[in-house]
Amino acid sequence: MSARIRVLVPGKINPRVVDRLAERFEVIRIDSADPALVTAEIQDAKAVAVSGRVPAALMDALPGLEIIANFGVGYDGVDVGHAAERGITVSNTPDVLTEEVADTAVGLLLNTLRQLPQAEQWLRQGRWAKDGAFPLSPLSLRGRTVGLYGLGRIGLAIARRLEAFGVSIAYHTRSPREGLSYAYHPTLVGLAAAVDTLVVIVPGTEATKRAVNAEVLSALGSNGVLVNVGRGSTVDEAALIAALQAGVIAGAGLDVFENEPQVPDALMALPNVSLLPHVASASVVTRNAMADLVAGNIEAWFETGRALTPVPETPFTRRSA
Ligand code: NAP
Ligand code: 8YV
Repeated sequence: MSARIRVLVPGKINPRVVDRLAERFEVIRIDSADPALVTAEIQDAKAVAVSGRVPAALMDALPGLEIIANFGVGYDGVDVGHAAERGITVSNTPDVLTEEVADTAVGLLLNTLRQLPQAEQWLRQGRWAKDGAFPLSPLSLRGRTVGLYGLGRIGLAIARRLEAFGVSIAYHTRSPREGLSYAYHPTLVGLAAAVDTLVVIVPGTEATKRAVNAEVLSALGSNGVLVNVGRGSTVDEAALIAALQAGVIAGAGLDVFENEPQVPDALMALPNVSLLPHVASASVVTRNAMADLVAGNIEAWFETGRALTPVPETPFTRRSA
């Protein structure tokens, strides 16, 4: 393997990715995915490692580009259709974050229902001693039916955890999964009508864009709770805010937002929401595993001609050695 292969890293990324890649490649960093930043010296880069966006224009500024290794299982920031057309492989980081994200999803659900962050603030602000017990939480996980919008690697890991909590579980995906006892609903609105707790864990695609809309929230109902650990693009944020303000649903727990890192003031002002800054996979151990898989994909591509975890749209092998 040539030590001179150039790997471009646009924008910020976990430092372990850069450290790992620098052992074998020439790593070049630019501030963002702006193709105007690609100078003549950089344009022979054969690989991109990214935590964020890779638009078609950046791919086209790199004529020798072979692989884009995405830091994250969700690769909605990468124009994968264009990569597939150009014969560029895209890899992601499945599996290594599944259990961490499922843990966070359950934590966020409990925080939302039982108001645990607010209860801790009550204690820290001295209000326990001054004002007495924290008010009883209006909501509880007891007796709930949880619907999973998405039952892939992470959705299933969430469902397995929820089984231990003794709640009923149902789901909506495009195709039912074999061998599971959870109730399948062929439509999202049908799932929402059948449950009182909706957990979103689908990828951010055109098909899922703003799929959780006013109709779905209305179907979820006044005892309904929405948890989103998938992508902000899947929820119509304006419709969600309106539904929370009007009591159409009872509460929401959100790790992801439409326009990150911007979170609407109207959401922040609501007492019945629990908000996290996209931290579902954000532990040192899991981010290290993701970083190793990003570097491992690029290493494997140039060593063996195959990425370790290519996305389904780009099942390519390397043409030249
Ligand atoms: P996965 O294994 O590919 O599962 C995706 C699931 O979504 C499948 O059950 C799939 O079923 C379903 N799905 C896809 N498109 C759908 C559609 N149009 N309608 C209904 N269901 C649809 O992915 P994963 O590893 O579980 O990850 C899921 C997503 O979670 C990622 O893509 C990412 O966006 C998000 N995520 C977020 C964080 C975070 O930090 N908050 C961390 C990790 C992942 P069918 O194909 O049968 O429809
Ligand atoms: C990461 C994620 O926070 O894997 C994903 O799809 O959303 C998260 O694990 C993100 O990709 C890193 O920027």
